[in-house]
Amino acid sequence: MRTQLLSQLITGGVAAAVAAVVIAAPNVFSRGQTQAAAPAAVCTYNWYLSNSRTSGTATIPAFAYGNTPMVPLAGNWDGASGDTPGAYSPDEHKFFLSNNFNGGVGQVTIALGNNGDRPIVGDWNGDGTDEVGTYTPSTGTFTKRATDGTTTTVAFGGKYRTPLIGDWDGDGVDDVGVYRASDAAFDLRLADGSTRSIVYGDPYWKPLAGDWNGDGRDEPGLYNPANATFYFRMSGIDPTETTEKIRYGDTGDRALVGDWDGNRTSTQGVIKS
Ligand SMILES: [Ca+2]
Ligand SMILES: [Ca+2]
Ligand SMILES: [Ca+2]
Ligand SMILES: [Ca+2]
Repeated sequence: MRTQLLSQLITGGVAAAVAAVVIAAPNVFSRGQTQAAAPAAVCTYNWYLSNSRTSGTATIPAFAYGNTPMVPLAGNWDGASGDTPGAYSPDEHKFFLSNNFNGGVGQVTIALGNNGDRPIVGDWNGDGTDEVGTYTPSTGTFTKRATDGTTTTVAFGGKYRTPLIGDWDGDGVDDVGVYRASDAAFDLRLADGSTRSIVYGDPYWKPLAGDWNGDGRDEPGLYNPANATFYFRMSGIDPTETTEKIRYGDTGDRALVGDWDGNRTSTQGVIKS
């Protein structure tokens, strides 16, 4: 598998220097202080993050964090500048959050959710630090968890959608949204309760959200897994569409975005496993 991974990296144009890091022994992923007796799992997710939307090369040294069947995440968990990795374990219903790019052991474990829930991340109170939450597909309900452990819920967008979180209106508080995969439609809920719908890209691409242009509002984006290409809708929720795109990584990678360097602009990353 190592040989295959290396060849994928080379064909995908990710820097050889980064690839060299991959062949090092994977770090051990701790399940947290409270479960020290549990058997440690090996990290099988290798992260390649870039601070540039115009370069196909990772700009952050690769690291290993999380493993199957965890859902990789990005968020600013500690309020320091920039987003860092997280992973949600759907079978344990737990978030494992890291405040750095070292891989291996996270700093925070949060239990939340039930069978079938999907993880979400957002700044629910506008204090600059991201909190976690869940989306329950069977009811179309978003559950937002505050740092004190209390939760609030909002139902939006119908059932069995793909949840999408972003600050669509730029008020500093993240809003909910959904992606209707069959229609390639983003339904975004603004703070006043109104909905903005945008048809963008092709059905069943992976929806993304981030502040591509640094104006304080998050915009829709897409990842086409068939050609490993990210699409950033620079024009945001305006009807007129302008898009930047970049091929990054390889088909079969998991795509995600985040503000890795804290300059308030989101950029791409992939995870190989
Ligand atoms: Ca917050
Ligand atoms: Ca908002
Ligand atoms: Ca923006
Ligand atoms: Ca950034």
